[in-house]
Amino acid sequence: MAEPLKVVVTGAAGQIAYSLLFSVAKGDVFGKDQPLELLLLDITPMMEVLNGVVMELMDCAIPLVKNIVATDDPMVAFKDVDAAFMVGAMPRREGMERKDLLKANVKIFKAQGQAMDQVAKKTVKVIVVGNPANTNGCILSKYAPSIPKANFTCMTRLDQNRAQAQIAAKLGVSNDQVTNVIIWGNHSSTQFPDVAHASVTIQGKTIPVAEAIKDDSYIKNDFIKTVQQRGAAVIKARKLSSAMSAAKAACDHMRDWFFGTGNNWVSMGVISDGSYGIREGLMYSYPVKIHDKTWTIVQDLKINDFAREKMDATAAELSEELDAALAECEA
Ligand code: NAX
Repeated sequence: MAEPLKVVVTGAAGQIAYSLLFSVAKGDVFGKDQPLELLLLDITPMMEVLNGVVMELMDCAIPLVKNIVATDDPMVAFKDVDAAFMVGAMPRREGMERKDLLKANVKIFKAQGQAMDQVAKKTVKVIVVGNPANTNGCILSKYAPSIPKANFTCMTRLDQNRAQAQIAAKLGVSNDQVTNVIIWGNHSSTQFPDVAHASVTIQGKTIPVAEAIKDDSYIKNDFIKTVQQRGAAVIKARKLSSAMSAAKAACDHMRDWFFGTGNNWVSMGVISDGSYGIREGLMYSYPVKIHDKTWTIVQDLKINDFAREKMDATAAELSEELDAALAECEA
């Protein structure tokens, strides 16, 4: 059997981690033959809760799990890790200003980046889930300069899955019959869910989604709004934010990074190289293909005026957020 892969989950006592850890532990992400060492990080006041999570993980009696470490010390949690799910973040509390939230998260991701820089494997693959995910990802990478920038990503897969599921439901097909839906930009309500390049397979024939739906107004209005507002709709109904679906999406993202995407695309927040005219250095969600554990941005897609405007609007929001975060780093 292979050596155990070291996987860290931060925010490990929280609700997303509760679903995520079970899926990772039973081999949904790294394979059914890959033994694992799980490193669980949370803050000191959550150690008792985290201990309960450890007890439950033990009680699952999953053969792949060779060791579990629960800690409040990033230097312990990130030691030699191969994969990192960065779920923990400061939540927005009532009355908290946006800039206070940003400030708190800059502090968290700066400290965690510095720890990662010192002790994680240089090949570590990182997905940031904790919000504001894109900007937290930039800060993490900035403070871990010895690890390649391409190893830092953030999650927009939940948005992609939401978009794919909306289209599948609209057309009455199964989710896997809809491919290449794109999320551009920020994991926020300015994101641009785009089906202009997506396909659907109906009765063995693959056609553009736009051709199957035949309703431009739905695609430009209700569809986009539903996906952008889906997180808020779940909170309104459940009185809690998305957790099961967020955990599933984080697993999809990391599994595809390890095992590849074949000919399809998936959406990931990655550090922009300027592709599609987006400011370099922003963590922007693009369509990517993954081969040999390496992602590349899908190039040369035709961008019409409608799409351009939406892509620029979400980039502008990210730009403002990153500038504020960088100013906070200097402070
Ligand atoms: P919970 O509040 O249930 O759990 C968060 C956990 O993180 C808590 O146990 C907390 O103690 C811990 N934490 C806080 N600061 C930490 C630090 N410095 N180091 C380690 N752990 C720390 O939130 P949950 O519902 O699990 O959501 C986690 C994060 O995911 C939130 O920031 C949330 O906004 C974000 N989301 C991101 C999504 C995405 O698509 N990118 C979708 C789902 C989710 O809303």
